Amino acid sequence: MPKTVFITGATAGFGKAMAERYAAEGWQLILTGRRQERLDELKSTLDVPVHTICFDIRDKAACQAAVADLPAEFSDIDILVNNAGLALGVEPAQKCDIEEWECMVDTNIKGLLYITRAVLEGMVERDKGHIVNLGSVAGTYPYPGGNTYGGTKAFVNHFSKNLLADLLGTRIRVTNIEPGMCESEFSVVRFRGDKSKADNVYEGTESIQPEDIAEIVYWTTTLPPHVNINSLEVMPVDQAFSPFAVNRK
Ligand code: NDP
Ligand code: 8X3
Repeated sequence: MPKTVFITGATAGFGKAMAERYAAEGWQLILTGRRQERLDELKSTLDVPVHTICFDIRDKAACQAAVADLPAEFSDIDILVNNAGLALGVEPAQKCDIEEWECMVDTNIKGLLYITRAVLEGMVERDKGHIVNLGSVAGTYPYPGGNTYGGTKAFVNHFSKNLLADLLGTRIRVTNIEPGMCESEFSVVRFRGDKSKADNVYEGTESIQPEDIAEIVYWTTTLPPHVNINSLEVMPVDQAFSPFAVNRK
């Protein structure tokens, strides 16, 4: 029986690269996202059993059904990768659109919670499993325009550690991956479809690629079962920290 990995947000970026990475090792996949054609296209390129589920992760009932209605051969989930997420905008807080803030909270926090809660019970019953969350450096280090996105990722970073506290005594692992600048559709989404603004983010630097994140996630989940990577922060060599900003009169 092949091992099963459930990856949310597999239609692009990290999720797609992770699907390809696990498939290359013969894992069977549950892949989700809102774009059915992308899920179909990806499935057609993979040489392992793949179950696709097209739904919006902000929809609690759809999240619960996605897990409850899994075909029997996919229902024993070994790894859940909570990857679906997004940032919207880089404006200062006082200029932000409240609906975009709600969208980030509903996707990055509430969607992750719906899926985690639905999958966790089975993992605890089987006393086996690994939950990998996609947090971010934005959840640890503030920056101008990070506001609610950073807040949602701070939630993910901290929720991951709290899960570990609750799961002590089980054989379930929890890992929070906290990337910095990575090239994917992330910035196109953040700049609401403006490709040239998105390209500027990566211009002249060597960003981390989705395949790099896939490799890291794969590594954390294939270590010996008594080893848990709690959190892993990763940035490109071309990214670092700045001094505190000071307003001078
Ligand atoms: P992409 O934009 O390339 O991919 C995001 C994925 O999330 C897509 O598959 C998208 O699928 C899915 N998604 C977004 N909203 C929803 C929704 N409402 N319902 C279901 N699926 C949804 O971004 P990345 O691959 O870069 O990002 C993946 C994760 O990593 C995110 O959580 C992001 O915050 C995090 N991250 C990214 C970094 C970066 O610099 N790229 C750095 C640190 C963390 P679809 O649109 O088909 O629904
Ligand atoms: C994405 C990384 O620095 O763009 O989480 O917020 S950053």
